[in-house]
Amino acid sequence: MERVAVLGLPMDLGAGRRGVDMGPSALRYARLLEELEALGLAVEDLGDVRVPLAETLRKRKGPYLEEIRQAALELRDRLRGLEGVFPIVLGGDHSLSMGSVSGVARGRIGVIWVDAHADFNTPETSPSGNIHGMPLAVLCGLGHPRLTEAFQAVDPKDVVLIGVRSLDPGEKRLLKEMGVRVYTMHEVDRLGMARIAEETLAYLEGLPLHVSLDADVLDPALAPGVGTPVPGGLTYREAHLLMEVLAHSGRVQSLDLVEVNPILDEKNRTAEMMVGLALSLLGKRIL
Ligand code: Z70
Ligand code: MN
Ligand code: MN
Ligand code: MN
Repeated sequence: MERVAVLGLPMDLGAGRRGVDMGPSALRYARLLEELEALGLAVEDLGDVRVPLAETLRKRKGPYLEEIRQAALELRDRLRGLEGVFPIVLGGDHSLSMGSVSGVARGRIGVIWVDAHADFNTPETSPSGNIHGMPLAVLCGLGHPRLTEAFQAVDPKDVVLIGVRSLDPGEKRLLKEMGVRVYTMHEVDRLGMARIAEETLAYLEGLPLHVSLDADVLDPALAPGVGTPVPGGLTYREAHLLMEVLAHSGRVQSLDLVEVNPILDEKNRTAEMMVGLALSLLGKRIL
């Protein structure tokens, strides 16, 4: 029986607004563990990584780089200690993925970043200064040295972005310079998700895969519980199809579920969507 380990990081220090620190609770409340067990998986909840509450840091203004670095390092080390299990990391803002990707990489790894944004800013290009707009750049070796020295973990050529529809001018330039493969919503509409999923698997051929799933990739009508809703997102069917095709490859070894904001949600719908997608990625099928 396949083993799954669930690990939360209730952090919102990297985001522009409060609330994603409650994401891990919302995802557990949406019955993530029970539903995984119903699939026949052996599931263990490893609890949460400790992270300072934003209120305890109020004396200073953000961007809380050191606190985020420390929490992501702790996540990295917890994941490095796991063997023979499929980790699901519950966020929390997307800056945690610096730690999750570094923690699951055992050598070369393909990263599939499913997000309305590219999270490819550096302190120089970021209009907001928010760290959750930077983690994919850090993983590719770009950005604040305090972060890149700790978390540089992937070759930009081993990264695929899917669902992108909001880019800042500087990160557009960086994505092109670094040769990251990007399927924007334009490509989702033109090519269809089935082809994008197959192309992604072929492009990352031979590599173990990590999926980093940002709730804001979904259309805000489906998933209103996010800090930065961007119109024109993935449908229920596109998102599930992507997960199902990736699951079928048998190559995905780890998953992040990030940026769920229960404060902005309606009756926990966004967390429920994310749990459904996790189940599809872990092998749930219609028939
Ligand atoms: C913008 C920035 C962002 C969410 C990433 C957006 C960042 N590019 N927001 N994920 N939810 O501020 O860097
Ligand atoms: Mn993101
Ligand atoms: Mn996003
Ligand atoms: Mn956000």
